[in-house]
Amino acid sequence: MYTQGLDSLGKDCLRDEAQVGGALERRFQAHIDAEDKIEPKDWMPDAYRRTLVRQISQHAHSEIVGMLPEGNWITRAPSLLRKAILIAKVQDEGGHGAYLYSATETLGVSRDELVGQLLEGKAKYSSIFNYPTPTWADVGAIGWLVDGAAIMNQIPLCRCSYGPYARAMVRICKEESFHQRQGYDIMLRLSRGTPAQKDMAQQALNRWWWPSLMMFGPPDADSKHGVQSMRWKIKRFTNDELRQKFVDFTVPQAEFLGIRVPDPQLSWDPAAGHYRHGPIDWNEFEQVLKGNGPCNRERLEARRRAHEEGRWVRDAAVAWAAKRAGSAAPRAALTLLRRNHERRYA
Ligand code: FAQ
Repeated sequence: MYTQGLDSLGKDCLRDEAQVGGALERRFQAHIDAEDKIEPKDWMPDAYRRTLVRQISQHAHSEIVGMLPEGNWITRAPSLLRKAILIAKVQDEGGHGAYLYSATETLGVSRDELVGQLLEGKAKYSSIFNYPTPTWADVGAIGWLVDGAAIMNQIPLCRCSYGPYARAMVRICKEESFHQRQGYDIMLRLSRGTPAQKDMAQQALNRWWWPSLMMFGPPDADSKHGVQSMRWKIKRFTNDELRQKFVDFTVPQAEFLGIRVPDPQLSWDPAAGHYRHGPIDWNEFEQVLKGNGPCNRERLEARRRAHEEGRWVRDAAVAWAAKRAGSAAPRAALTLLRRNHERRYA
């Protein structure tokens, strides 16, 4: 059931300070508790809107920046089939970014503004994409572990209280599932290959294991948004709960591959029915978030360059749209396009 009944209240009600935190907010929370979806035109507390813009835009940026570590391997994939699969996967990630920017736009923020924040280095994106991919096995490890962690985190987001985000996640999760399998397939081939290939798989697991656990965010005690986001049913599980699910799910997969999780303290706790892992280096996580990870600068430079190099495509799209609309704008837009083109190829 959707909360269209709130439509009539609209955004203007925010001006009524007496209402905020009072009846409106109670009614809003009651809808959430009843598992209704909140839609763009519904009344929502400002903090709910801000939290969604923050989370969804960070998620969108992650998908876009996340194209880079694997994109690096498209020209070097070991066969034509692997190349075609990798191109499709990287293209899917770009599509995920596009749906998520659209979902954020329903909250009143333009995509241009969000992309600007990313390019200026003001916006966060997932820590995981600041690590390098030195071998083909890293492509396998990303699919297996990073997409695996993404699925664990994102399946519950299909039940997020905000309708446009929840609906975008349905298709994204289906595609991530294909990505995870292609990554595991690469790892399986390598781990059943020559000793050198098996070692390559092991080294990639060593590089990606701990950063994958960090993807789920800080421990619950340090998660500043966690409690409120759970109350608003944006998040359905805490960071630590999802991290634990990921560990329980993934360790047997590593065993099947015959490679070792790089954690000497990893053990099975039969009473709890969970694997217990060793301490995570949260200092490393903080450093990556501050921009000091191994590839932070490289990733932002690559995005800025791509944005500049794609300017003529955006100009062309604007010129074409103006021409089709039959307005007076096309000549000006075409002149701009020609000028940019000349500058670029001068
Ligand atoms: N990296 O209070 P919490 C993918 C920040 S998509 C960087 O716990 P929250 C697909 C957090 O933003 C991967 N920053 O925050 C793919 C906050 O900072 P702020 C992305 C992080 O939001 C695969 C502060 O720490 N997925 O992989 C990280 O309640 C392969 C405090 O944290 C999503 O974005 C981090 N890992 O929970 C693409 C899923 N963790 O904003 C290509 C949606 C935390 O106050 C190839 N997002 N921070 O300055 C979420 O589920 C949540 O936002 C969490 C964090 C769980 C990530």
